[in-house]
Amino acid sequence: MGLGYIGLPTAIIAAKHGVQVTGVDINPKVVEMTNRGKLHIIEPGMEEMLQEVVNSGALKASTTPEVSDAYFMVVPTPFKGNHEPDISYVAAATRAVLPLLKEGDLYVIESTSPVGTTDKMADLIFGERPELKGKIYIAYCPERVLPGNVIFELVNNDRVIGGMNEESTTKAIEFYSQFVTGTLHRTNCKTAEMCKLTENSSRDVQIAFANELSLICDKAGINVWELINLANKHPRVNILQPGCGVGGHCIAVDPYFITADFPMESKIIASAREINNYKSFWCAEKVQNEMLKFELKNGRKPCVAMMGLAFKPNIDDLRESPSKQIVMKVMQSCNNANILVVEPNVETHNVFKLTDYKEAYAKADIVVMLTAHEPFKTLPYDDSKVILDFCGIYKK
Ligand code: SAJ
Repeated sequence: MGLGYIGLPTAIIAAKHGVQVTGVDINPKVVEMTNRGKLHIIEPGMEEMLQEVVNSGALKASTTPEVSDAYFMVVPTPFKGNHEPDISYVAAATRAVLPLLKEGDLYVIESTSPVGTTDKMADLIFGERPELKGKIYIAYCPERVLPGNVIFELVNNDRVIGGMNEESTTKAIEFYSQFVTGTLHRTNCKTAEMCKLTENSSRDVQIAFANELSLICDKAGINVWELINLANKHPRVNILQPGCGVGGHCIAVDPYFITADFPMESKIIASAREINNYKSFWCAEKVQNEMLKFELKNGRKPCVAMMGLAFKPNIDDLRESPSKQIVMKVMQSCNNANILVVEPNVETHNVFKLTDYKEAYAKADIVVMLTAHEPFKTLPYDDSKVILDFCGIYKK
């Protein structure tokens, strides 16, 4: 249920390993594309695999679920309003399969979910189908793949599998062991739910630490890149890299699933979110200040190159990207004048007119490094320009 960034690759890999899969999505366009062997998401190497499993008949897509032996909820869990998690898609997907469930079936939630969601969905199922109590298997099994490396990680990563009871955990482990070669770790469903939120919150907190250091170092006149490199020479210190904020669909979202339910206890997790969000505003303001300084000094507006729109290096995924937000904020502040936008991994964009990275670098008075794409590292440091290096291209 759900043919998105995780559901579709999971369906493809399972089908490739001999499972007969019906991929269900409410979007008819996604279903139509999938059945034609066209990938609607961005993931290297995945389209070839999709064509293979569609041609062999192992995977077919549909807008409605069919009677099966195992059902997987892989739908989004966005926010509603004040960063409150919205599990209505999981509930809707569950309601859609409810009439099809029969004795012996396996029901698994993979969607990132607040603690207690699996129990809530079990209540929903048994409320409508009380005769199935004790007769079906229910488990929570989060994914933890890195976008861009999904084919490898879906198979090789360890997974945490938490059943409502021991039998459910065993049944889910049996299923996943058909295509996962990583270790499948047993637990209960609440721990498995919290484990997914913990993993991404942990990374968010660690990045926030690096971002906080970058703000301190900027004020203190210390090179943060050198500082972190030196501190990491300690055998038990491993600080991540600062950047222009945290983007993507996971790390900037999942911590709120903890803070919404445990507001009194989740102090560090909440602060990390604030710091990482603030870092993007801070970067945009830095750019605007440098533009003003340039104009006062030179009596003309500067040409500014904004380098990178993707949410992290060497990918073409612009979803929830802090770089993109910074570019938009800077452009709005100066009526789009003299701003060259660069994203070497994307050919065209419906909002931004894109410029080649070498051309933009050569023309610009102010160069703003937003995403640490590999090609940017080949550009020589030109100290006749103002260079704002937010992502450590030059480590200056
Ligand atoms: N970032 C930094 N500094 C760093 C590392 C990352 O600023 O040192 C930024 C990136 O630029 C990006 C953001 O953090 O904007 C997130 O990037 P990422 O590579 O850390 O993670 P994602 O969002 O691509 O994938 C994460 C992964 N989770 C963890 O590493 C704990 C992945 O394993 C999860 O499956 C995925 O979230 C998910 O779907 O939950």
